[in-house]
Amino acid sequence: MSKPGDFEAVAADIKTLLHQPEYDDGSAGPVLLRLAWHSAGTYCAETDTGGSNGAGMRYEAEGGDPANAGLQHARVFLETVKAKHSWITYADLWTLAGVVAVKEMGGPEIPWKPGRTDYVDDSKLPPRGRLPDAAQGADHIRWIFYRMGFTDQEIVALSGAHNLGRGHMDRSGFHGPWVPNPTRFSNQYFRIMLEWEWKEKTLSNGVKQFVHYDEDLDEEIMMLPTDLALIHDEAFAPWVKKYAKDKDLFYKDFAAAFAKLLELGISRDADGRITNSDNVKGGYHA
Ligand code: DDH
Repeated sequence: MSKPGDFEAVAADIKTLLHQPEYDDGSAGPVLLRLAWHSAGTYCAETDTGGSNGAGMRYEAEGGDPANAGLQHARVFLETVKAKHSWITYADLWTLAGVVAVKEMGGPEIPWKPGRTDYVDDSKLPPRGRLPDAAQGADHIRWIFYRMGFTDQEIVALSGAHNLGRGHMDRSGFHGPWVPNPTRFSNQYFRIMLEWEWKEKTLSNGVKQFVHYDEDLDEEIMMLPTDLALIHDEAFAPWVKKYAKDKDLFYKDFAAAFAKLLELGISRDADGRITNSDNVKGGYHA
């Protein structure tokens, strides 16, 4: 048990946990990042509902959303950390884990602030269907991300997270990694999206994705319909090209957009304390 408020100690234990030789490509990092994103990506600015505060995914209403299939692996990985640092809220732990995972996999430092609570306000629970559907196109992507208050540039930057991890047929129905080295954060996703040829493929479960066979690896690399929609849209495409050329710009913009994502629905005072009155019950405050 660490001293309450010692987030460095929590981060150190998350780092240790990332190495998982028996799991996927040997790292828990990608699924931890996806947990952080899905915990926050339910936010709706107009109604001020959803978002990372409350860690609603612990409950069936949100955790059982088919869009969250597979994220129980991430939550189970983090149970060992929670057991050791029981003072941390799940909402802080899940978001911090995403930030630590990105950094440890070679990505940028993402500003992160604590103070989220595990108190669930039923009136703030997001309905299902708030997370993106990979079979759709640019209009759908905008509909989802504009709801949270993101711009076209931020949407493309955030999409660069698909440089990590893979699709699993038993989770989303999609299959395979986006890049040959899916546990190393980089801008390769943008580069190969532009440079390689992508062929549509229907998987045995009827799901359609785009693939490129990589001869050196003897492996098929994939893109979701929503990924390739980024290069067929005139406002998204220039950002894909910029990020493909300029890794530093991508890192800077990804860090800013991801930090914004994790703060959606959270108001803070000058000292960084969360002030939304209905969100502060039962939370831990640094
Ligand atoms: Fe994603 N994502 N994502 N994604 N995502 C999947 C996996 C991962 C979409 C669909 C899928 C973001 C945006 C989108 C990560 C991070 C982020 C899978 C495969 C699908 C499907 C899941 C599975 O089968 O296990 C769609 C659609 C969008 C969209 O923008 C339109 C964003 C914004 C992020 C982020 O982190 C900022 C990560 C990481 C993974 C890999 C997970 C794993 O287990 O590996």
